[in-house]
Amino acid sequence: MKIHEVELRLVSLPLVRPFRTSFGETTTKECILVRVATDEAEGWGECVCDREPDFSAEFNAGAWEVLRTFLVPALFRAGGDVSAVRVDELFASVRGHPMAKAALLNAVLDAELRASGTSLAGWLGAERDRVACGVSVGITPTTKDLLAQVEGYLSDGYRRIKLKIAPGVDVDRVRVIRERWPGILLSVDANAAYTLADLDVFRALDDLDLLMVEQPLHHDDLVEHARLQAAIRTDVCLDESIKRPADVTAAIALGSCRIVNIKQGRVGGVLAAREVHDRCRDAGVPVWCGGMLETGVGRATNLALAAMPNFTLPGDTSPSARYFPEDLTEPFVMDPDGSMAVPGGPGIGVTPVGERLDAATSVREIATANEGWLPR
Ligand code: OSB
Ligand code: MG
Repeated sequence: MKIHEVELRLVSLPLVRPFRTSFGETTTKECILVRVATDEAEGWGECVCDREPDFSAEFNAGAWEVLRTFLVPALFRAGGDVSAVRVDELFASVRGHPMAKAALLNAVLDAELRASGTSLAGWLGAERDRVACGVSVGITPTTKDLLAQVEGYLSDGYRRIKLKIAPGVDVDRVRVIRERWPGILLSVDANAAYTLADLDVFRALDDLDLLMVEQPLHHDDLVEHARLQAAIRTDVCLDESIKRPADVTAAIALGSCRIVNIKQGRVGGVLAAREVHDRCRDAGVPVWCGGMLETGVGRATNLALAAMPNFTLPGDTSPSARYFPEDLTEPFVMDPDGSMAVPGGPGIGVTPVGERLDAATSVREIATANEGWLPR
């Protein structure tokens, strides 16, 4: 398979409602989409970082630069005749930037699988054709708003509710939700907003029968999480701290968590995500599929992963309507039982709709194997 063209697009999609976390608020999803064209098929990848380096060190303008200056040229220097496995090796010489790498690697893999008529889910050894959906509920202005949102999501059928928390908007609110719905699967995500000095908060959360507390401490930490996990009953889940497969091995050895959130983009793409999945499976650690408010392109990739055997907990794989008035692909729809179909077509199984993609695009650059980056 010979890659002859790579296209980068910066796209923006308004969200149906603002999404607030401990690190900030988003009202518009903005991300880079990558398209690779080969002699046999096209492939798509979505970069999961955002405008600002707030969730991770990566951000859109930086990822664009890394893709434009280092990753795409590395691919063409290798002759463009590369498989996804080879791309992973090629990228090893660029340190860091897993999200930028993931976007291009996933696009190459998508093209490869489309060319051979294989679905990503099938290629990954997925065992289900539907996955259970959870929803990540942003921090709301008031507890009343939170009750209303959770009520709406439960009536939609979601099988797990995750509440974003931050200092000052935590135990009291989570308790209100737990008392109103004693039986639901409920978890919280702090996005690294606390320190070990906040042990009282986590001891109080221990009484609320939570499925897990996600990334309570520093975004790069494993050791303090191990101390916290030893001090509380609730399972700690790591998100931000796991940036490559070796991190999960260290986390398990240290006892930093008992559950892992896998975001393929955060760990460098589908191949690394599969490796994280396998390491967790071998250690008996359950995983679930996280999300980064992806458009249909990234969502399709996530759903294929979420269908793998050790993804035993409902993920943040919500349907398109939870995020966007109109997605870039045909919308992903959740059934009233809270499940969603895993795409079964070749590759990721979906393609952005031309006119919607063009309407959402603000910047576009194309490189060809022969001429490099074309004038904009
Ligand atoms: O921490 O899981 C997170 C969204 C953006 C950045 C980080 C996170 C999230 C979510 C939403 O929780 C997940 C989703 O529905 O895509
Ligand atoms: Mg998280």
